[in-house]
Amino acid sequence: MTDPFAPRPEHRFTFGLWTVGNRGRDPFGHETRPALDPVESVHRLAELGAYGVNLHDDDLVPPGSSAGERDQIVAAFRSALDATGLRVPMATTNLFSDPVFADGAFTANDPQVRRYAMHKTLRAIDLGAELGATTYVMWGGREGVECDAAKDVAAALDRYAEAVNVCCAHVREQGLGLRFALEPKPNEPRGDLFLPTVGHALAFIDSLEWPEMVGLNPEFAHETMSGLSFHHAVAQALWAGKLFHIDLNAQRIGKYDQDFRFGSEGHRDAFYTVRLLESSRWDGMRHFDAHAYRTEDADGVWEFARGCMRNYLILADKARRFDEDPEIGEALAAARAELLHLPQVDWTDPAQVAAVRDEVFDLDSLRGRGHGHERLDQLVGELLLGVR
Ligand code: GLT
Ligand code: MN
Ligand code: MN
Repeated sequence: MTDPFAPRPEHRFTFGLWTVGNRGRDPFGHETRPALDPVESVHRLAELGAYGVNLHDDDLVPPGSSAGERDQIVAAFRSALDATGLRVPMATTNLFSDPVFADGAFTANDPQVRRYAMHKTLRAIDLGAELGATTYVMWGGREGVECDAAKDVAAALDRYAEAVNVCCAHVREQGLGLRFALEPKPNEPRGDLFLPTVGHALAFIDSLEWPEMVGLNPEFAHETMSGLSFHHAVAQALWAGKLFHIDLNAQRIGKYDQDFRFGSEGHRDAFYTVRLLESSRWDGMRHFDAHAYRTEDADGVWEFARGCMRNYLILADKARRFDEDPEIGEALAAARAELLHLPQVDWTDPAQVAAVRDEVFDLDSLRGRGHGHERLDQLVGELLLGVR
C-alpha cells in the first residue's frame, strides 16, 4: 500500500540549512552532533521529498571566506541543487551570531554597526537572488534590549524602518524581484525584542516607504511563547494580505524558544493552522524552522525532518475529514458559524446606520440560546485523537 503521508515536492515543504544542520548546542551545553555539509543536506532533503532548502548567508559561506572560496562553495551547492531539483525559495541574513551585533544590528546605537548590518544584508540579498530566492526573511534576533535606559524605542523603530527601506531600494534598483517577510518574536536572545508579535509587525509595515514589498513570516513558537494563538496570528496576516512566508515548528506556552518538530506539541493550534493554510489555498512554502532534540544523532535528524512533513500531511488529512464529517457539519450549523460571513450594514448609507440605531431587539430570545460549542469542540477533539 502506498503511504498516504509520504512527502513529495508538490507539497512545497522546505527546511533551513540551519535546521537540519543544528548541532544540538544550547546555552548550557556543547554540540552533540557533528557539522553537516550543506551539499549533503540538499541530497538528504531531496530524498525525503522536500521541495526546497533555505539559508542564511553564513550557513553556506562561512564568515571570513575569500571571494574565491565563496564562489567555489556556491558552485558546489548549486550543482547539488541542479542534481536534485531542490530549490532555494527563501534566504536571510545572520545578524545575530557575531559579537559585533551584541547591541543590535539595524537598531544598534552605533551608526557604524548599523551600516555594517545593512552592508551584510545587501550582500546576502544578492546571494539569495543568485540562488533563485523570491522571499527574504528578516528576523531581528538582536534588535532589542535588556537595559531600557540605553535604547530609545521610537528611534530604534525609525532606524529599523530605514534599514528595511534601504533593502527594498536595493531590490528595486537591481530588479531582484524579492519580497521581504518580517519575523516577529517576543524575546530571546534579547530580554525584549522589537516587533514582538505579528500585530506589532503589521503596524510597522504601514510606516515603510514600500509597504507592498514587505509582509510577515510568523513562527509557531514565537507567538506561542507569548501565550498567543498562532492560528489567529496567521489568520490576521492572511486577512491583511501579508502572509509572505511561515515558520512551522512546535512550542509549549511559557517555555524558552523550543523549535520542536512540527506537530509534536500544540496539536490543536497546529491543526487549525494547517486547516487555515489549506482551505485558503495559500500558495507559499510550508517551511519548518525547527530542529531535532539535542538527544539525537544524525539518523535522528532525518527522523525529525520526516516527522515535520508527515505531521503536516496528517493534519491536512484531518482538515479534509473535518470538512466532510456530517456531524461536524451539523454542529457548525448549530453554532451558526456560517452566519459570521454575512455583512449587516452598508455604512455608506445613512438610512441603514439610522435603522440600526432605531431597531428594537428581542434580547430574551437571543440570550436564552445555547451555542453548541461543547459538542462541536468534542467532535474536533475526537477527530484529532483518531476515533472519528
Ligand atoms: C534562528 C531563529 C529563527 C529565524 C531564523 C531566520 S534563524 O534560528 O530562531 O526563528 O527564523 O533568521
Ligand atoms: Mn524559533
Ligand atoms: Mn523562525
